[in-house]
Amino acid sequence: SAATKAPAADATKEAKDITLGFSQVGAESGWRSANTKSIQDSAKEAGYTLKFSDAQQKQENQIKALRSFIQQKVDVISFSPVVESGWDTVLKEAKAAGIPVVLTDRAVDSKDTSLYVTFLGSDFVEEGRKAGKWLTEQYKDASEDINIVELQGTTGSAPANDRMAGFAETIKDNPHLKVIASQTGDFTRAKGKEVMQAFLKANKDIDVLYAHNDDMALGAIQAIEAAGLKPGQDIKIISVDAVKDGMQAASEGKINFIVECNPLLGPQLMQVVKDVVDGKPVEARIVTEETTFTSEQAKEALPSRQY
Ligand code: GZL
Repeated sequence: SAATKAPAADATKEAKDITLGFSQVGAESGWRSANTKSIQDSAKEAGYTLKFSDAQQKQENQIKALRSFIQQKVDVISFSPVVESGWDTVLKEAKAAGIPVVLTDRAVDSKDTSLYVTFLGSDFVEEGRKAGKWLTEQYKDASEDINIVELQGTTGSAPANDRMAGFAETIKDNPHLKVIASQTGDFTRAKGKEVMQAFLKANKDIDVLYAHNDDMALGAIQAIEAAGLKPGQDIKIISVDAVKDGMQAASEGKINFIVECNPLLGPQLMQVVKDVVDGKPVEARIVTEETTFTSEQAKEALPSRQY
């Protein structure tokens, strides 16, 4: 009988032979630290070689890191783009080098979706909508204007653009809800405190703060208390992330509503990397599961939080 052909060499690659190049935004917030830990722990668990770079929130550092991964001929490149624009050139270089790219956490605005395999991360517009819906519900019977100040995330980043858009989309249904000031706090506590101090100086009657992440909300709480006001009471606070420190403040009633943004993307990322290396099909968009917490719910959930 005709000799049976040996099965084609197994297209899959051993985990120990997989090298992943990851370019991280920086270390700007509690969320980011939890995200980094999840990626590093999961890569170790999967047995991959991880080349990890911290860009200190600078796009040029991320582009340098991606170019270095291309030079090193890693199997897969993954990164969380600090801002949405300016990636096409380096992504085209990765494509020309035949190295697949997986986006995590934040998106890019490249029109050519062949430049990356998938985007694994939260729906930030939906997070903004959740924040706006809660506020609209809280003030559905308001008969006077409700003055809102907004601490935006990093200028040009997907979470800042989308959380702003989602929030604005939902509060427009209530004409009394007015954003009287909106400025970036760059996702950090220090900047959040500084900008909140300026808001307090310029506006004598602030009813609500909408912060695009917990770290800025926590910085703002310091400024609110320094001004002799009670966070969560004199000024209602809505935040996003649900990291431990944010949930602690919520359980104390200093933050009234938190929209969770799940940083634990490591396990899903490592599975995507394996599927990509094995030539298996991967969903073009993988949305992370996440929920919301009132102060009461935060108190209950705090003991079991992983980050
Ligand atoms: C959201 C992430 C944001 C967090 C911030 O997925 O990109 O960046 O909300 C972090 O805490 O700095």
